[in-house]
Amino acid sequence: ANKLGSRKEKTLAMIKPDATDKMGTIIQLIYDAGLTVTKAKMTALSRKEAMDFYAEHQSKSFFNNLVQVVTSGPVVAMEILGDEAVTAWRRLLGPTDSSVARNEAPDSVRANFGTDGTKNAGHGSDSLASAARELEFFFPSTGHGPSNTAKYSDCT
Ligand code: RTP
Ligand code: MG
Repeated sequence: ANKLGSRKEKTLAMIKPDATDKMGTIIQLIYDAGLTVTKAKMTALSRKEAMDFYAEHQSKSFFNNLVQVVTSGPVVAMEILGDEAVTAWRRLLGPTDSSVARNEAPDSVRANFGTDGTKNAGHGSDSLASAARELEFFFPSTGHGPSNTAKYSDCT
């Protein structure tokens, strides 16, 4: 807990290529939910990078389609900070399948901006352990440039 007594988490949010044209709306949804964007990067993933990022799904039937979707254009990766950020961001995303999302969570990101079960607008880490791995993937602590540790150290 920080000095205010709240327990904040960090998670990795990724806006997939099919929804980058809605990045403004999606980022607004994040802030409206009381979460904060503490890092952001727009970047294109190579096929190898996409396969590494989704390594846990390599044996799934949808893997090739998933890699295709996520390399079809740039993505926006963000570190999201807030109370129960892992769960909160996945709640904003809605169910994995965009059609299911339209039925069960009509206000969600996937309901509004996703197309189907794989082309579904966004990604969210599924646990704190996944978040740590995925944040390091997009924002390596060994990278060059400002380390981004000073500004938020009081909040985390
Ligand atoms: P994500 O990892 O992207 O936040 O989504 P998730 O936890 O809700 O879903 P997961 O099971 O981890 O699957 C990762 C991504 O693979 C694609 N997918 N396609 N049956 C299908 O066609 C299918 N199932 C999953 C989606 O792009 C999903 O977000
Ligand atoms: Mg997942």
